[in-house]
Amino acid sequence: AEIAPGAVHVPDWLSPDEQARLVEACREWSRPPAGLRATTMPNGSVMSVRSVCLGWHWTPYKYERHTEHGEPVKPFPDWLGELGRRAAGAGYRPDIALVNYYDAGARMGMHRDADERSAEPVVSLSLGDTCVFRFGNTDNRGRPWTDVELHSGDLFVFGGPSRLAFHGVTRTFPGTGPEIGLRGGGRLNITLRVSGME
Ligand code: MD3
Ligand code: FE
Repeated sequence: AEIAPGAVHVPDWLSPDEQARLVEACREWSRPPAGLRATTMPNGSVMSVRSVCLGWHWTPYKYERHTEHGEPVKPFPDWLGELGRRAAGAGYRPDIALVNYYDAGARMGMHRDADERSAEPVVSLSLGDTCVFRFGNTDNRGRPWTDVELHSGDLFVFGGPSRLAFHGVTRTFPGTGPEIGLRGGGRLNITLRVSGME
């Protein structure tokens, strides 16, 4: 379903097996060094979402090859690029994966993803607990917006005019995820992006 121009939601895109394999991969990627951590914003606030990056490390508001602790960023694996091409088309060449982990209380405020130097789409894959994803407009973080439930296995592709829309996650529903090995529950979101660097 196209919820806005360029924003396509495909419920149940990943099989249960594929979801379980991605959860296992996220567990490996979460290990230090350059593992899962909360991002501190320039105003000193700490994000409730914890994340890990592959390919390029995001820290507000830029991408680098090393973390803020000088650790080399984990590589972006070829198989993840293949998955991205299945989602967004044969010419898609993502080189960044950003994995977000939401525990029961985690939220993501309204923001836009403008640090990539490319207009290529962002591919989003959801795993575990259901969440409310808020898709806003391209002008400001306020209304109008559309709230959409994202379930485990769902694909979202954000391209064209939607690429720079404001968006966020207002809540998750603890305990709603399927049995895919996400021990302790919660929600994972994997976004694939094109850095436009090098
Ligand atoms: C629309 N993640 O990592 S995924 C993010 O569920 C982020 O963790 C949320 O927003 C999450 O930046 C939402 C949906 C999403 C991701 C990237 C987008 C929507 C987007 C980039 C541009 C437009
Ligand atoms: Fe985002």
